[in-house]
Amino acid sequence: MGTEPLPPGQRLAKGWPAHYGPVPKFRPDRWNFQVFGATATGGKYSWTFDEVSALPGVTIETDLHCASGPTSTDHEFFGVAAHTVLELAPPAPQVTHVMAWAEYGYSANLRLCDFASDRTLLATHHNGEPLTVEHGFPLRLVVPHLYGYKGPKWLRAVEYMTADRRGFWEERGYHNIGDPWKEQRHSYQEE
Ligand SMILES: Nc1nc2c(c(=O)[nH]1)N[C@H]1C(S)=C(S)[C@@H](COP(=O)(O)O)O[C@H]1N2
Ligand SMILES: [Mo]
Repeated sequence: MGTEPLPPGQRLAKGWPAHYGPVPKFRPDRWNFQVFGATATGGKYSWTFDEVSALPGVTIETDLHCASGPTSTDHEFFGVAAHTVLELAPPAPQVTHVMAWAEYGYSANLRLCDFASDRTLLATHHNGEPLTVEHGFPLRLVVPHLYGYKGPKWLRAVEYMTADRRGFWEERGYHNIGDPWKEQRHSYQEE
């Protein structure tokens, strides 16, 4: 929060900058959120936006740390806890990682422990309002303890994986884990 220290090498952002770029058009009749890959049953799960909205919700407060330097502070997100997804769509015991998939093929890989973390959230709301489209409407993954690239906006699916695989930025020089408190920005820092 405002009184929290910033992770090493971060600077305070003015407001909440949104990355410039095309934003997807939300078509409720075609939109779904899916869980696929190594599920316990072998089956695939799918929710409409109304179904996602009807799931039990939680609120978290967090700062957001972009790996390029800016930290924007004091965000309140509301949505579905990732552990609720893990309960509704249980992973097979061999699952070690997940891939979070967004519109346009953006992806981010996470260790299962990071996805399962208490504060990891599939957010629908920010500061009491539905997310704006620039910031990920209708659904956005928020992983408070990792850099921003680990939280896809316009989230569409979670894939359960039995081995690690790099996501969009992780394939382009960003750190595979991305812990801001350890300043894990670049892939060359990996052991
Ligand atoms: N789909 C998608 N999600 C994304 C990105 C992106 O380019 N596309 N950028 C990531 C990065 S690098 C950051 S820092 C945050 C920025 O989110 P914000 O604009 O809401 O602060 O979104 C993350 N999620
Ligand atoms: Mo970022």
